[in-house]
Amino acid sequence: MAANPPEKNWRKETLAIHAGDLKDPVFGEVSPPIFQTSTFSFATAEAGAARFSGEEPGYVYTRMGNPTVNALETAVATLESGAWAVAASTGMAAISAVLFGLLNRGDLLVAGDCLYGPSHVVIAGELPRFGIEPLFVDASDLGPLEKALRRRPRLVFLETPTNPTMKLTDIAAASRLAKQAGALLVVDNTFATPYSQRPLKWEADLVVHSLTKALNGHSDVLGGMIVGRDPNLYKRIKRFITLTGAVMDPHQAWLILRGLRTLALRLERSQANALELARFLEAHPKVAWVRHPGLPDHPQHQLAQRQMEGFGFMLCFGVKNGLEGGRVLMNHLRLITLAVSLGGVESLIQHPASMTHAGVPRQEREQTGITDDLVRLSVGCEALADLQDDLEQALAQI
Ligand code: LCS
Repeated sequence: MAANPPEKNWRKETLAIHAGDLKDPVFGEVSPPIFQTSTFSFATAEAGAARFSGEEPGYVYTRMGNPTVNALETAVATLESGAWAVAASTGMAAISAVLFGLLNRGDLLVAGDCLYGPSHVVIAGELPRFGIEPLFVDASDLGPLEKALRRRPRLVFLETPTNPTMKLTDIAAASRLAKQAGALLVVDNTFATPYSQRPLKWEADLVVHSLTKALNGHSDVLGGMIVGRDPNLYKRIKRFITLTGAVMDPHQAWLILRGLRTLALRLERSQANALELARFLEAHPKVAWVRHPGLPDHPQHQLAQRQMEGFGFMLCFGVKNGLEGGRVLMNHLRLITLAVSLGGVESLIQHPASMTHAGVPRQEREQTGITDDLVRLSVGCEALADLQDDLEQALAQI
């Protein structure tokens, strides 16, 4: 049972709802079944051997592939304008598969200096044990990236926008520079989602996602995905995920596919809310600074307009009185929930320096802009006025 290929001219709103529909429903079911099976039977011994050798298509064993997981893979590949996608158990499993599956002893890896904390920790703390050297650069500026690429790395790994500082990288320029140097460009597109940014369109080689975030959108399930175009990279990533067992479970895939169907509706609301809240905070006397790609004073606002199809639902800001002020704010919110993670229908706030990015050494954190006063807000789909009222009453406590 394969996924139905979508029509070429369908727009992203339609693709979010229909990409990955199964081609041959058994009872005409509209929602794909959860194929809750670990293994698949063969009609004959010869047919089993032919499936193992790859001569005959078909499923064998769920760690190697499953129709419900495959439906989600097709949906995300289509939304990202990719040729293939491989699902993973979590976003970190997807990122680890790219790093450990593609890099070899003696390789150099260039990474953005601002990444989700555990991504930074894997690169700085785990890869060197395997003889892989990391080099962190401020990728919001092409100068340091170009200089680092002279050292001929195997791979460049970036987030744009970055978690949590909301800095951007010009993906088209970075991929041009990476190609000249013979390096692969990998973009973590979790903050933007394919609804608002498609790195493959700008010639990145691979996209990784934490599906735990806005693609699922309901803060109730974990998941990851790797998307690409090159069939050789597919073979290597698929092999690594299958062999190491970092695969997605069919029930998990079904839940994420269910969440994905409302991506356009959720993002239209959350992105509009985020831009309005960014403007509200910027004008507030208790707020020292705000960073959101949709604000004209974001240093890369023009790049955001060119590269993104929406400015996203994330923002960060600092209140006057620094960390103390931020703590008072976070402790007095009644609607916005104090929790890590992001991209759900509910708004979440957190303090990266003591939470998601606590594993990054202080000096490195501060150098890249993860200062102690920075609070990060993931804007959800609630009524804008209620979110604004909540921030107003909590800011008044400072
Ligand atoms: N990439 C980015 C940009 C992320 O923000 C996260 C998780 C991951 C990868 C890892 O995904 P996971 O393995 O959790 O599915 N970010 C989180 C955050 O900022 N707060 O809590 C989790």
